[in-house]
Amino acid sequence: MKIGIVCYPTFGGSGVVATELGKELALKGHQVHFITYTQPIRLDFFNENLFYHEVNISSYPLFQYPPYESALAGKMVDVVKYEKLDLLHVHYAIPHATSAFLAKQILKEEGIDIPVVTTLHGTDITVVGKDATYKPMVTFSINHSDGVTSVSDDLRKETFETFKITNEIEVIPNFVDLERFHKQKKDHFKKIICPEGEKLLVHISNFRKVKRIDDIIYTFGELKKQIPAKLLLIGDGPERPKMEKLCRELKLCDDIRFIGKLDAIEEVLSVADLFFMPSEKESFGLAALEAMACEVPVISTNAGGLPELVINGVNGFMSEVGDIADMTKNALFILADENLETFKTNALTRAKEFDIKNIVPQYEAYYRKIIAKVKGLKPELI
Ligand code: GMT
Repeated sequence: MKIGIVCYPTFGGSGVVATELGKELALKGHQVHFITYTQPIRLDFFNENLFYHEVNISSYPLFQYPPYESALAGKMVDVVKYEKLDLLHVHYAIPHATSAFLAKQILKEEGIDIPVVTTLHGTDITVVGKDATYKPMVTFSINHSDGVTSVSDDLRKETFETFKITNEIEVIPNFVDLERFHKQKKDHFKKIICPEGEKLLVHISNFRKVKRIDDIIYTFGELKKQIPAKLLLIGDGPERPKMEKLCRELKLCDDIRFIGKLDAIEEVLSVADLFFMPSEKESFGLAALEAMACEVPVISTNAGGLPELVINGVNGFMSEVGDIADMTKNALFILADENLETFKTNALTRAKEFDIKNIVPQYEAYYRKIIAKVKGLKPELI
């Protein structure tokens, strides 16, 4: 198949999922065309089936806000037409599903009916999509996609609860590439960060409010009273300055390091003992899955789709949002010498259920189903 993938190319779960999906599809022999405003960060290798088309946004003195949706739709029209795509797969509803609808209508005028699949990732539904400004457009775009998937059952449920949905939504969970994300035998980094054999705790995110990083810092402060430990906060975003200030106020700067954005996260995860994800909302929790693949158990909230990933008392623990005392108690339990190895083994066992090799065929089958629906054919003929 020839597939066009539209996503946010910067750091963020939806872009990571879209890029990893595209790479795997290309390895399986499909032709994949990324349509984004800059090169996706994980599009880091050459393959004869991978193509990248940059959306050019020309400016004009009249535009205080350059019309990105129109530029994107225009690029989609161009790529579908000249690369003869079979399907467009857009990740994150805003504004990608809307631009795809526009592109589809334009192409129809030229006799091309391009099937459009929209994947809902999380905040496009649970945070931004709910905003009255975007809600009508999100509802319309979901209902007018030829196919819609969501990354967890919980997100599917919340989509039906939040919007007037007349379309079907299929759940295809996120996945992890176990060839990249596995425990590596490199411990020089751990020796530098934890010279006295301290336990190493890690969090990775885009440092948005929804991630509740202050809860991690407070939990760490409590935990530190009981055992020697270090905390690495990886990523960057709007909350970082406030979190740095909080560390200073709590006098935890010697034990907490802000690393910033990092590509080789698997190297850090390989030496971590615990991963924190205390989010207020989290449709899936891809970063937690990547941690589990590197044998790192997870302390999370029971928000959104996290219960579909974390098994309480097996590969981690879940607490109510903001329950610092419970998270501290659970973290200490996991980190106890007699428990840690079992939790680590269980984390990997669980991660294997989300192996990219098992999940990508679900997307391929779904693409066939949607192309067949649009073209009026049987899926086995695609
Ligand atoms: O909030 C983020 O981390 C970024 C956001 C995105 O769309 O880029 O992530 C969402 O999509 C990820 C991939 O499907 C999910 O793993 C995250 O759980 C989800 N984030 C939230 O729901 C807050």
